[in-house]
Parts: sequence; structure tokens; C-alpha cells
Amino acid sequence: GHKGALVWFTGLSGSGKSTLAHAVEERLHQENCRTFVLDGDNVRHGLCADLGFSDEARSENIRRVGEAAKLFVEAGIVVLTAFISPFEDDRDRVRNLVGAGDFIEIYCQCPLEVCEERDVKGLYKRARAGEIAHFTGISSPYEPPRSSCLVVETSVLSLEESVDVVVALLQARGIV
Ligand code: GGZ
Repeated sequence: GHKGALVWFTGLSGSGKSTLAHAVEERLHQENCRTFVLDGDNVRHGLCADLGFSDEARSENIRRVGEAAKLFVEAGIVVLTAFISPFEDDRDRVRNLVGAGDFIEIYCQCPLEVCEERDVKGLYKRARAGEIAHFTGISSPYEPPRSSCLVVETSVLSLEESVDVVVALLQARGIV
């Protein structure tokens, strides 16, 4: 059995948040956990389709994600979110919303140079060229968490190793 919880991945674009969230989800399914992943792919096209990337729009994006996640948590689901969520205040607001005991903040730490080198979607190149305004790490800030539950160095660990440390934390916290 397991209780609901919100596992909140934060980090730069290309830091591996979504990949890690989905890999953790797969592992939790093997433990018969009910899970749900929220990320830009299923939120920014619908619930938050009206929002861009100004500071205010990002805050509203995170607020809505937090409110949606809270409903899933109340339903007993382990929610895994993968948003840049660059502002500490916004993350703190979500923590207060769901309750600190049910909120696991995980910092996907990866040097900007590595994210930019990978540039899976070519967005960093376009941001450097000035074609995308307010791009996190280039022309928009990222505030690293000061009090995350866990820091995963995604450029150092393999995906499997990263999943291991996250699942170990969830077990230690009595979530799974
Ligand atoms: C950052 C942007 C931007 C700008 C589009 N800045 O690598 P991706 O493509 O798939 O992930 C990024 C995603 C970020 O959306 P979030 O909802 O996670 O951001 S936030 O939490 O700050 O609200 C990137 C893409 O959207 N993208 N423009 N200007 N990322």
C-alpha cells in the first residue's frame, strides 16, 4: 500500500526532470503504486495553454499545477511533476498547499553547459540567437532550491542510479 504524495522535480530545461519522473513512475508501477506524471507535455497544451513564460505566467503555471496535483494526492495517488519551476516562492507555495509531509522536492542538478550541449529540442540555440525571450538559464533566472529533499546530479548518475536514490527516499519517507 501507499499514500498519496507529490514528488516535485525542479531543474533547468534539459536537466532530465521528465525522463527521471517517468522512469521513477515505471519503477513504482512494479511496486503496485498508483501514479500520475504531470509535465509540460500534458499541462501546457491544456490546463495552462493560455500561459507563456514571463515570471508571472510561470508562477500561475506552477500554482495551477500545484492545485491539480493536490487533488490527485487527496485521491491517494503518487504524483510526479516535472516543471522547471524556477522560483523558490512558487515551490514553497505548493509545499504549503499540499503540506510539507506530502511534498518531496527533488532538484535535478545539471550544469547549464551540459543542458545546452545536449539541447535536445534546439531551444538553447534559439534562445542564444535571441529567437526565444525569457529562456531559463539564458535570459530568465533559475533559483536553485535551498531546502530540497534530494539533489540528483543527473549529469553524473545514470538514469537507473537516479531512480534508485529517488525510490530510496520515497521508501525512507514512508510513501511507498
Ligand atoms: C524555458 C521554455 C521556454 C522558455 C519554451 N524558458 O525542455 P522543454 O522545453 O521540454 O522544457 C521547457 C518547457 C518549460 O515549461 P515549464 O512549464 O516546465 O516551465 S515553468 O516551470 O518555468 O513554468 C522547454 C519549453 O517549455 N520552453 N519556452 N522561455 N523553457
